[in-house]
Order: sequence, then C-alpha cells, then structure tokens
Amino acid sequence: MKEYTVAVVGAMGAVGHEMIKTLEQRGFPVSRLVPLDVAANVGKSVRFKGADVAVAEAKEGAFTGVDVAIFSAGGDASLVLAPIAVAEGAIVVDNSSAWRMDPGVPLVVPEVNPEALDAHKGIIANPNCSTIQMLVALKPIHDAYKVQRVVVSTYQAVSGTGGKAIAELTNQAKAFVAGNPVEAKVYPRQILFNALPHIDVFLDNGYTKEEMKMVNETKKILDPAIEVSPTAVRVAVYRGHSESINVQTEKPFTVAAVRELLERSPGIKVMDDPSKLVYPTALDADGRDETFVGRLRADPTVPNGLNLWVVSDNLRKGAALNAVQIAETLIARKLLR
Ligand code: 3JN
Repeated sequence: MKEYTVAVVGAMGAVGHEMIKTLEQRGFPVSRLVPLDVAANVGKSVRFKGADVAVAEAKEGAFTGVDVAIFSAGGDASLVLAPIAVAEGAIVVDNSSAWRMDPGVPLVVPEVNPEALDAHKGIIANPNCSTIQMLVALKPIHDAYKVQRVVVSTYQAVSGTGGKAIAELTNQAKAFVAGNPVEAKVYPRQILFNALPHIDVFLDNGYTKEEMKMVNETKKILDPAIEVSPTAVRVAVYRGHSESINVQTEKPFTVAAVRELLERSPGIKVMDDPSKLVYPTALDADGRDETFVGRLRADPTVPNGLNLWVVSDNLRKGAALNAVQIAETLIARKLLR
C-alpha cells in the first residue's frame, strides 16, 4: 500500500494531539509525519508510533514533499497557510471555519457527503464539531423521511475551546474544593457547576457564531432546504458534546423504524433502552469514534416530530477523526496520489 507524508499543523494543540493519535490508531498509511506548529513550539516533539518526532515551524516551505496537511491551528493560520500548503503540493484538510463556507471548498462528513470531495481544488474543510455529530445522525433520517426543520440545543465540553479551558475547569474545581475564590479567565463566567449559553462570539442577529455555523454548514452539507434553530451551550464537561435534537420530517415514520434505520447506519451506535437506563452520555463517548444516539421518541406536538439525544467525542468525530476519515476517503476515491 502506498504511504504518504502527512503534516499536522497545530500539532501541539488539543486537536493536533488527537489527530496524531488518530492517524496512529487507525493505521493511516504514514511514511513520514511532519508535526508543525508556531515558532514558540519548535524544539518540542510529539510521540508517533513509539518515536519522538521534532516539531517544525508552520511556515512557507514547510509543506514541500507533504501529500496531505491536516490543519488545526485556528482560522487565521489556515487563511494564510492553507493556500501556501496547496501551492507547495499538499492537499489540505482544514479543521477551522476559515474555508468552510467558500463555495470552492468541499465541506465534508464522510458518512454524509463523501462525493463532495471529488470537486476539491486543494483545500477541504472539516465542519464544526456540533454540526458533524448532528449530521451523522440526521443523514439517514433525511434520506428516508426528508428532514424539514431541526431545533437543536447543544451541551458542549470545554475541550472544544482547547487546552486552556480544560485547565480552567480543573483549576476552578481545585479552587472550589480548597475553599478559594473561583477565577474565570478563558470563559466570561465561571464554568464549574454552570452552563453558559454562549459559544464563540455574538452576532448582530442575536445568535452566536457557533450557532450560525450549525445553520449554514447543515445547509451546505446536507440540504439547503433544512431549517435549523440552534442554541449552543457550554457545560462543565471535559470531553464529549451532547445535543438535544427535535426534528420535523416531511414523510411519516415510526420510532421503531427510525431506530432500526439508525442501527444500521455508518458511524452510529444506538444506545436507547431507558427501561434499563441505557442512554448515551459524554463519558460514554469519551475516546470513542461513534456518534451515539438515544432517547428516541415521537414528538406528538407537531406532525412527523421526532426527539433524539446525540452524543459524540468532540475531539474525535468532532475534529480529528473526521479529518483523518476525509484523508482516508481521499485515498479510497483515488484523489490522493
Ligand atoms: O467550542 C467548541 O466546542 C468547538 C469550537 C470550535 C472552534 C473554536 C474556535 C474557532 C472553531 C470551529 O471549529 O468552528 C473555530 C473556528 O475555526 O472558527
């Protein structure tokens, strides 16, 4: 099997770390790993297949000989460096929002729209974590019953913000237990024992940017006709985003048929037996690849209404795994040479 030179940009970040781990765990055919990060992190190293690999600076010239560059270094770095990486010969899979809504850039969840990859021009965008897990669950329902409207509330883990936010939750817990004042630096309010209806910045329409990502990305990936009404909430969970999703479809369904459909759909694990207390939680999803679905029930207050609870590891399916699956799909579709 052909092997590839793979760069990970933002290698020292929480998602970069997960990307390198995912490449190794899935046995992605890597001939050479090129971990790239900001100048301040040059000299550090990452662990890959039992060896230490030195971090180099992510800059012009760093992508020579690179076949695929997976970016998770923030939107500003992606805007500047992704076109440079493409000019130097790499295909870019970008985890930031920088390129997602560019009409020339495929926005891909491999279980949902792998065919969009065929039109790529060098840059491929990885959707927002909250969009990915929602669409893995909605795709089979949309194909069978045509989703018209979605009302979604998210319960998002602090790891979505990054390493500093993970540390903030731990520090607030330690301060609380020690009887010391709890300090908030990363988030505008205390996150410990709290739920903040605020992820990313507020926009003029009253929604947050995170919420509008779910609206716009769903239209681009699944169907422009689907209306999404979102509320994104940060909760005091380290890892794993949960979503309460209310769906209205055009065609009628039975809950049993939807359960059966989801059970045989790719990337999904149904955990739905409330009588035995079986339902997915963030801790169940931690470190796992699947998108977990439970609490399936009809919503009798609207025609063809369905409620479901969808949980996935935001650092894996929400970021690193989806990006690596995109690279795997590029190989499968003979788009990576
Ligand atoms: O907060 C989360 O749970 C997910 C965060 C995603 C995120 C954080 C900072 C910048 C993104 C993203 O992937 O949409 C971005 C961004 O690239 O805009």
